[in-house]
Amino acid sequence: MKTFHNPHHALHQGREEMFRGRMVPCHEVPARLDFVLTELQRRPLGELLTPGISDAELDTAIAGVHSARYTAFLAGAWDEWVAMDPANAQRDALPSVWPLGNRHAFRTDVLPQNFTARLGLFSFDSGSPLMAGTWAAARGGAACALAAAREVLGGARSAFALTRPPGHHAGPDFFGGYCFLNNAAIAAQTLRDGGQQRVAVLDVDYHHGNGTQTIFYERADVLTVSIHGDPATEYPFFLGHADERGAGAGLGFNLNLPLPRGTGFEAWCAALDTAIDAIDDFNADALVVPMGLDTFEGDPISGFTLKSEDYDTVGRMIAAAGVPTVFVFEGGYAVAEVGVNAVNLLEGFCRSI
Ligand code: SP5
Ligand code: ZN
Repeated sequence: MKTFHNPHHALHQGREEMFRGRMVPCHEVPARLDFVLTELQRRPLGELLTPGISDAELDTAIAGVHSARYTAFLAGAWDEWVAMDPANAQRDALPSVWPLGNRHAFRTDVLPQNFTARLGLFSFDSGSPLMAGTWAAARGGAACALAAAREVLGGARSAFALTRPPGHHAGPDFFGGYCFLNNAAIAAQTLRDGGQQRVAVLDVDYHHGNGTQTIFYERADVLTVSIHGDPATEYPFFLGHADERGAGAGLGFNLNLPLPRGTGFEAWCAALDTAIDAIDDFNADALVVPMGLDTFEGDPISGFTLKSEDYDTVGRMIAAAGVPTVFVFEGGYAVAEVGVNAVNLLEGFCRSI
């Protein structure tokens, strides 16, 4: 399996996120990716590459899942933040006011001139700092997703997009949950554009993949499946319930498998079996796996209890689905263990194909 890693990832390096009324150090740190790279060098699965993607190709791929006004906002956000106050150059940008879009209490169709207002319009939490290098880092990650999807389109059994910031919480026109561009959605759309008729997304991150669900919610050509902590108690709280099954043409093409905080590997595996059955029934031509390792027992912000050796089994079960697969790195905040856990999963997959 080839790995496409993002050489620009460390340009995104948030300092603090808002948590319960105070600022705490960011969990989503550059060392996460470095630990995975180091483990891949220790236990190689194939070539380690950086994506060879032109700016124009990347713009087209990003435009396949994100709105033009959102990407224009992201591209200029840092300069606008600093233009508000030169002292802002020393601080990360965080939103503090939101328009409650889907309750229509506020207008979301009129683009505010005020940058703070636009920061809120295009986001859903105050835990995802944006800084000078965020746009370049996020673009580098999207390029990894695009390159990995092309590798599978070219006939490879699998490929791995190793990037941060993660992507599965980012929607058509919003960031949040440490995510800015939805790398997994970009991979899925690239597979569709490359001729794969039915693409499945199997999100195994601890947190519901709300961005990916939203992007594909009304479509029958991309099945989205997510196994995650029950949003009744777990982030992102406002999406991810079992009764969200898709809408319009997409009705029946979204499957949420929420599990209570504290769930262990046996019950988690039963959910994975259900997910893989759904992917079988869908008759997927290609699979994208937003691969969060925050289901790990030692994760500081999550609540499942998977052990390092369990990830080998997860990889083998995903391989048994028998579908060409793009893995996309997502969460996982037990930083020192995230490399071992990621490579355990990928090695389990490779060993059983
Ligand atoms: C990609 C991904 O896994 N995003 C997860 C985003 C979760 N953000 C909210 C987490 C809040 C937890 N803060 C805990 C601080 C404990 N000191
Ligand atoms: Zn997560």
